[in-house]
Amino acid sequence: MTKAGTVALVGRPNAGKSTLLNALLQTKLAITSPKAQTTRNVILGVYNDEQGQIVFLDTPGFHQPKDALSSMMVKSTVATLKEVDLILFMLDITKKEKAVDKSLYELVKQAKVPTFAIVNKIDMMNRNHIIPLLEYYHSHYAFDEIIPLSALNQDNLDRLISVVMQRLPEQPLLYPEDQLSQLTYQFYISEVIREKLLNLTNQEIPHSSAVVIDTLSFTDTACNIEASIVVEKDSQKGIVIGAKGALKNEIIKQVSMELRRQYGLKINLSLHVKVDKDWRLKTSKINAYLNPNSSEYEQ
Ligand SMILES: Nc1nc2c(ncn2[C@@H]2O[C@H](COP(=O)(O)OP(=O)(O)OP(=O)(O)O)[C@@H](O)[C@H]2O)c(=O)[nH]1
Ligand SMILES: [Mg+2]
Repeated sequence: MTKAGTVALVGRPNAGKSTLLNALLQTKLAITSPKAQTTRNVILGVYNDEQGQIVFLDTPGFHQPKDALSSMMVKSTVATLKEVDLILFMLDITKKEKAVDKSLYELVKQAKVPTFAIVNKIDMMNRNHIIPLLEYYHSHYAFDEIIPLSALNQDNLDRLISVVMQRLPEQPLLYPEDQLSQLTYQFYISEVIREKLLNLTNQEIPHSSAVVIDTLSFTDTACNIEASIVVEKDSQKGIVIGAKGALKNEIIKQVSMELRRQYGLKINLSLHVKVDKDWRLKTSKINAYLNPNSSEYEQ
């Protein structure tokens, strides 16, 4: 019988959860950025090897919610904890422990499933400093395993896979072996646009923006996309467009380059910037912008 199970990746914003998901699956499924609260939806990635299948669920970073958007994100992380066979609690070794880590740990314990601490970003720290930090986590928490690794450098990922496999139940595969994720083209493309926006802007813009795909069509040679970046204020619209459209054009350039490489198609992207005042405070807007439920195109 094969091993199979679901595994949640949780932790504070910016710990490196999405970077780890992509590294484990050797493909880009989730966007990543140095800005906190990059991931807004739970993202599924299916790992297969000769021993079995691990269904990873990358979650929005756990934090103290400040508005309807962030409380929805945190809710989806907490809900994920209740439906998995194992939890990977990701810690950034370069960051001091915070009260929010303890709150998340309490929630994780309630799930009553094996929990591993993933101590990430060890590439940033001298070996002599790593050991005492691992010992600290060992003595202050009851993790079933503590695994130091670097998601960015793909260091020690084999060990992570093998200890996760050991703890999963023996059961039939949960997903067909050729299914990597559940991403639609609409969702993935909107995320790639948001990623470039996050990397090119600062302060309140990353948190105030959403991306919606207005139209999407494919031909044998091209992918045609009309998309809108939604911001909260007129002043933000000006920043996202940039002087003579410079920032908007840079986003178009970077997105087109990446999607062309990935899909092997010419990318025709037209991008609009719209203002929807205080959308982050309105549940109906958040649902519309975060869950484009069109499954017309499955990736
Ligand atoms: N040096 C170093 N940087 C890393 C490592 N893993 C991730 N990062 C960087 O940390 C930042 C955050 O990474 P993400 O993967 O987006 O973090 P996340 O936990 O998914 O963040 P949220 O989606 O906001 O919860 C990015 O700039 C990554 O390149 C690592 O092992 N070493
Ligand atoms: Mg993320």
